[in-house]
Amino acid sequence: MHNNVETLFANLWQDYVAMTPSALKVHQLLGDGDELINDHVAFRTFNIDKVGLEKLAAHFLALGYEEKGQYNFEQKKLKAKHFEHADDTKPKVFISELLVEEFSAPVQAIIRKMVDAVPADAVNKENFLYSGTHWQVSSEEYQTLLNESEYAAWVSAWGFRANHFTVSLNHLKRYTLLSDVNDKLKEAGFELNTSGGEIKGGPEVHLAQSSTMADKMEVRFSDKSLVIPSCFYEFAQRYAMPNGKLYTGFVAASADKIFESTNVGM
Ligand code: OOG
Ligand code: NI
Repeated sequence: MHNNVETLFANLWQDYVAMTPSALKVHQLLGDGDELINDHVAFRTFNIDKVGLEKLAAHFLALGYEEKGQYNFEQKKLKAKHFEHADDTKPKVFISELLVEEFSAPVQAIIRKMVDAVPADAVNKENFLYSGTHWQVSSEEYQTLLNESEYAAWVSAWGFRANHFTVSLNHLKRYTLLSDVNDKLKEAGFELNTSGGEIKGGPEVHLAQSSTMADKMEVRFSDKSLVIPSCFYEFAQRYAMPNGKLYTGFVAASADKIFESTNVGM
């Protein structure tokens, strides 16, 4: 476990930009040298005890984070929770887990084989949240997972690491509107996730979100290499609730579409 929030996020960021070369370009484009504040960082895993959501969450709970919200994604067969730190300048954390038992026997077998290969003490290690894969999968196994769950296939290829960082529009100096950020990104040649519209949510649900489509990177499977989606960048604008306080939760209907930012597209 880490003993310092800043070091943990610095290490997560370093790993994330190595997997997501466009993140630095986005950073440059929107920040132009200014520091960017992250609204949240997200992680993916399987609901098998050894590596379940709670095992990832433990790293954040140990640093003073608290569980704040729960979300269900029936169609994608996922559950998620979000965590917040008392210091609200620290990024929120969104952790989801795939409901493995709801998939076919072949898919379950591949996932169990992957999780079996994770050393028992790996989840408690300081670097666990950016330790990547602990297993070998073939390109055929990747394809078998992909046919039933893009999410399962993504975790098989990338393992444990930040799936995305999220620029907080509320803290962005140069832009105040998510639509302006989206236009700027498109002008610069970035592909946005259009599932459910470019902007998911809005003032009515106190949260507006958009995201790039994930970068494509080469991954070495046990038999051959494939170029597949890695990680993406998200943009979030939060609005005040009727009580005047900024909404700090997530919106399941929007999150459902954000997951698709790692879809294997054209
Ligand atoms: C998480 C998708 C949901 C959000 O901000 O709603 C999400 C994922 O893709 O792993 O990040
Ligand atoms: Ni997100």
